[in-house]
Amino acid sequence: MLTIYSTDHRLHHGVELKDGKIAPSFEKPERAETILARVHAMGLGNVVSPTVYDVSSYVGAHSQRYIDFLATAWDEWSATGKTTQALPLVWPVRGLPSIAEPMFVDGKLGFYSMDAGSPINAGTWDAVRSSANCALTGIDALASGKHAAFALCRPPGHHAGREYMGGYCYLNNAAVAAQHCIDGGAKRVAILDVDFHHGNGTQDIFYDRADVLFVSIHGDPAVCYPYFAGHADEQGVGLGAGLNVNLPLAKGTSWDGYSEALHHAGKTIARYAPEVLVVSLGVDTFEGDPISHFRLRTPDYLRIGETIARLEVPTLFVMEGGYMVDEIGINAVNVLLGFEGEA
Ligand code: SP5
Ligand code: ZN
Repeated sequence: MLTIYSTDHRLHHGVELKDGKIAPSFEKPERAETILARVHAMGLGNVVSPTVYDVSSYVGAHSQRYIDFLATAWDEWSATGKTTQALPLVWPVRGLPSIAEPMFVDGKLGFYSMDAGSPINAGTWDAVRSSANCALTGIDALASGKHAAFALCRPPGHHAGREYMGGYCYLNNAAVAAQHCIDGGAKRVAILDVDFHHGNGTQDIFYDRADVLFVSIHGDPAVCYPYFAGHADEQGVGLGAGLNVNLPLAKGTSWDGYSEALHHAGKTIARYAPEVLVVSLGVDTFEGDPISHFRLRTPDYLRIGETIARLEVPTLFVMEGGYMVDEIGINAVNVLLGFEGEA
């Protein structure tokens, strides 16, 4: 299987609030390096750099004004004399009357974010663009006849909505990829999200659309981040009614419960008969993950890949979360090896 990877991801790194303290983010450069090393060690296939795409390729999944914000946020922030990374600190929640875009960067950061988990530094926009370009390059590889590809994206994307960043995410790589497929003439694309966290951003982007089915298996939002999306009764609206499928699972879910949800997801996707499948591949479902609480084990990831392969649809894997640095390479690549029927 072809892997698409760029060293540009190293330009992005930051801090987050962890249990009330500022500390280095779990979403760190070593994650991508560990996965890449495993891709090489297992001989998964060629590794190529992404093609450079125009920012217009991100419009559709995102609004133009949000993309403009991401492209200029660091310059606006640093122009105020600050040398720290840019973080939001005020949000337009229920009860605050104004929904106008602020003119000053502090206000814009809150306006275009769901949380303080997506810091912006001098290299963030370049890293974010390269990450999305990995996903776009993967779709173009499928269009030219490959049966599967792996976009080793960092930073991840599935918490980023049409007009907001959050949860370590900026551009929604999986959504940008799905939109690129549709722009290329596909009538139906399915996105399967197996990251531990609900893919609220992907849900947001396609909630009212019939051309993209979104299916997500994740920790119950009653007790898990992102808390404000991911319940089973969120099923889509308008043309998209019935085409958003959330499968929240209880704390401590292990392979038995997980595999049942995965088979249900598979049946739902097969019924939709997509031309292309995009998998938001998070491995923070692992039993040792520091911020999650499912109990999947290393061999279970082979089974996830096998199950996805049985759909027999051209498939793009897009890297999302997974924070147990030592194991994420093995677990992520196990999904790909299972898909290829190599274990
Ligand atoms: C892409 C992705 O997986 N994003 C996840 C973002 C999660 N952000 C909030 C994490 C809060 C975890 N707090 C648990 C602390 C354990 N000591
Ligand atoms: Zn996650």
